[in-house]
Amino acid sequence: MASYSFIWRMGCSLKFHRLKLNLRVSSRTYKTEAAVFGHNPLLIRDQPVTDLDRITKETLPVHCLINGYREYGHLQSRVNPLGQSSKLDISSCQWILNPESYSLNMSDTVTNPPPVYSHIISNEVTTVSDLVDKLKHIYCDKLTVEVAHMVDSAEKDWFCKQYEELHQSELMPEHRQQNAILMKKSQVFEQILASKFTTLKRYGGDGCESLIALYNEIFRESATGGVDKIVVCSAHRGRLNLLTTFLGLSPAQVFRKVQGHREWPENVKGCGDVLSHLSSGKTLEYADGEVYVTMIPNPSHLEACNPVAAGKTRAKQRLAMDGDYSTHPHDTQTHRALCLQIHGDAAFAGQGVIQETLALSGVPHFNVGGSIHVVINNQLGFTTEAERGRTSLYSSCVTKMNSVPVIRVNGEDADSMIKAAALAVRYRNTWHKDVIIDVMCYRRLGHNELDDPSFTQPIMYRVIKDKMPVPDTYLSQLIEEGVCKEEDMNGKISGWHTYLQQQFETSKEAVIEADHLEKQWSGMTQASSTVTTWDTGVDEQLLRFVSAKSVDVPADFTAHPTLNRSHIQRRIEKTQQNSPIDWATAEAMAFGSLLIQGYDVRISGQDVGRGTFSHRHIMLVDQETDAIHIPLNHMYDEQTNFLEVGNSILSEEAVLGFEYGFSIESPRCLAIWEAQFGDFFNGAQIMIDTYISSGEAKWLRQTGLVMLLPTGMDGAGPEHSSCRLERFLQLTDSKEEETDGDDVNMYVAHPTTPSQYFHLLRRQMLRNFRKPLIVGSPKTLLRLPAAVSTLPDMAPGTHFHPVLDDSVVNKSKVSKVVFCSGKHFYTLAEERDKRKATDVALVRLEELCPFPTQSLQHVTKSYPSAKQFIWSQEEHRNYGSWSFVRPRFENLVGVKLGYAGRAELAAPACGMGIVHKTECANILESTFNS
Ligand SMILES: Cc1ncc(C[n+]2csc(CCOP(=O)(O)OP(=O)(O)O)c2C)c(N)n1
Ligand SMILES: [Mg+2]
Repeated sequence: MASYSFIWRMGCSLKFHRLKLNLRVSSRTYKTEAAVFGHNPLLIRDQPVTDLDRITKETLPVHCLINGYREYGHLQSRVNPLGQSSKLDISSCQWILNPESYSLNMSDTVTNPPPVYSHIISNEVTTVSDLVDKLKHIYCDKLTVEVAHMVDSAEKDWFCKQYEELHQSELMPEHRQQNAILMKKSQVFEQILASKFTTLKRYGGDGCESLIALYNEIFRESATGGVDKIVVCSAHRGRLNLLTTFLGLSPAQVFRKVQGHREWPENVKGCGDVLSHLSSGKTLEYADGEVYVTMIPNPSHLEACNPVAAGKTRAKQRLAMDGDYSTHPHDTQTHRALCLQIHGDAAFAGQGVIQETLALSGVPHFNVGGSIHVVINNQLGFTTEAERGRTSLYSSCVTKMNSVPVIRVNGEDADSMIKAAALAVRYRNTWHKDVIIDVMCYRRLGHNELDDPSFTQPIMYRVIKDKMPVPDTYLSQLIEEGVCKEEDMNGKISGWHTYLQQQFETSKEAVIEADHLEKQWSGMTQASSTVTTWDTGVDEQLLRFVSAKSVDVPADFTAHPTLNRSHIQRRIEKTQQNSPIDWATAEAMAFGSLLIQGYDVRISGQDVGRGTFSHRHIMLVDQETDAIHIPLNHMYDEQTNFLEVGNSILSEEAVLGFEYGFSIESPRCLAIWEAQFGDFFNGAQIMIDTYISSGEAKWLRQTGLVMLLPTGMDGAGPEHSSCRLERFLQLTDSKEEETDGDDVNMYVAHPTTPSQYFHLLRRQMLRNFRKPLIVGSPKTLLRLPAAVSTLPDMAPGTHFHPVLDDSVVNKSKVSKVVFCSGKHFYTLAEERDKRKATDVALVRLEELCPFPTQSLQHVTKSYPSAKQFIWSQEEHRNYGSWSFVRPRFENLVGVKLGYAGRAELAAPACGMGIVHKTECANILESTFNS
């Protein structure tokens, strides 16, 4: 009975196959078919990609048996070189893999095999027993796949068929030979490092040496299949070997680094990073094509590099007008830049950024056409074995949410590794989705080479001790099979030995170069230690043009009536009447003018198209069709630079990492990430600490990324009030006892007017260096009538002012100077008017880092009668800019500041309205009456 119900279930799913085939639609579009910049709807495949609908009642049992192996065969595979994992309960699949469950006997002849399986049921398969043997060989040996979770049955069928054919194919002898020698060379390199530097933690690839063959075949297959660039990110394991074997990092450079020498010339500013974070890139040539492979630098924080690599890949696609940026609709299915992400098994299962990056992978404006993931599954994370390192059966189970295939391979079988690589690349290039290769291997030594792993895994290491290294066994196998000659191989290996020895001896004299200002970065420089001012003004006519165009919609576009009135018509009127300019208009003017000047703009974050506070509306939605219109991308016919609006998934870490990755590849794109509310940035703290604030110092990678962090104490409670500017200020390398220059690591601004914001954004692109910019951005100021600017504030010759002096007081009568920043200025100004406190001057610090010492010295001197200098802030005393400005005012400006603001608190703001109001009153009192 059970078997019948199973067949019935399969029969139902068969009908589902047919249904799906007829209804195939792309799942990666907006609600309309219309393309927007950075997103081309996927073409719907016009031909069926499965023949499963030809299965009949008679052939159904054989189909069920084959399908059983496709879906469950991996549970009985031999992919684990250390033997079966105790997590695996194979009894659950016995029934599914048993022919009798489908009323088939082992001795039965396979009559009328379904034609769709002709590549499996060929001449040598006559009985059910033959078929089971063959299926066991394909699905239960050292290479297998996991596909049961894939919801698109046509895609799953395509993948299985490819796998089955590839599994049975012969490998090219020259490829096997090349891989054997590459593995042997990498092994020799590890041995030399180990013998010359006995205390070095190199995180070697011992125990997963066949990865070298896997990488080689991913590169070869990519080059052959039309991929021309690969962006790699990798954790520590085997990384040095990947860099030296393929990516042009010379052994001499590694030896130099281990000995503690500089990795770039003395005139280049930076602190450098450790050996296991180095990176490099090189063009690799294969018989059928070439591919440029580059690895991004990474911090120690495991898996943080993944969204960064994906973002960089997407930027490469933009630069090449590839993938989603292609202007040829039929090209939409090529993504010639590929992202290769290399993971450790424990980190892959444990780090949340993996889930976020996977969730991002198919979303418009973040899609890179599929990444290839390699999990170096040595079944240990430091000293924690897989059984206790995760809940899921496999390390890769998190990827099931994306309905993409997993290839499982025994790392001791180099031939299977080669096939796994080919399959992954072909799937990615056909379906433009992620694919995972789970390499089951082991770690011959401890987490680092100085550790003793038998402290914690004694039994596992008894097994590992007796294992022969794969480069040795594979080479012997090829010699035995006559694929290569022992003398030739020995000659090559000893030649490599000699080369490495020479590299070691000459390493101290090796020429060192910094490569950070090459290609699209040429013309850029490292920022100087002085402060420069940049004319970021724009012709008023042009600004009027941009303003009008920023709300221009096609004749057949149906705008929402409220937006038509409050956004579109109002901006048109304002533009015509020279009315004051609000925050959103100034932003549109900055974006549009940059586009006209040859820069791209990309803004991403949650709901950025409309804006959290419904003020931006840079992306309009047709009320009849749901079509998206981005007016700034239609300013004029020959427009070549565009605004990309990436309404992101609800993630901070992966999205911010993605934008950072995009920005390090694109000095000519103003990349902006906006937090929904400022404090949500802390979900992405790893990206800020390890990339944004320190990437240039560690790796010479500049970024002009802008982080917009809505902030302001407006009674919204602990989590929607403060963007915690203090955190950013503490992360800067601003000096406490010397004047800052342009070369601070991050700019931190808290502007109060639309024109100041306009200049800040434009300055990011017009300067000849790039620095991250953190903006405490407004919430209530977006609509405050006082917070407006005029066109002359943005005209040619104008620029950003780090300090805005008081323009209304009679300076000689001022007895108290109050310094402040952000929206608090308007509260103070209103209060001063109320109190008629004409002897109080309000001076705004619009930019806190670099600290504007000279401007402040100048301003302070201009108040000859001032007796009191106060810092007034709305934040609590342990938040905001107070602890940053205080020592700088004292040491650099020569002013001892008094404090007016909230008292210390555990949370950034209180949650009780009545308390909030009292606090506000107290701040005003302490500012004006102290
Ligand atoms: C976010 C983070 N947490 C902890 C560590 C410390 N750490 C470094 S390597 C490692 C184990 C990683 O295991 P796995 O991902 O399986 O890689 P393997 O070392 O086995 O190749 C740990 C815990 C780290 N580098 N990053
Ligand atoms: Mg591991």
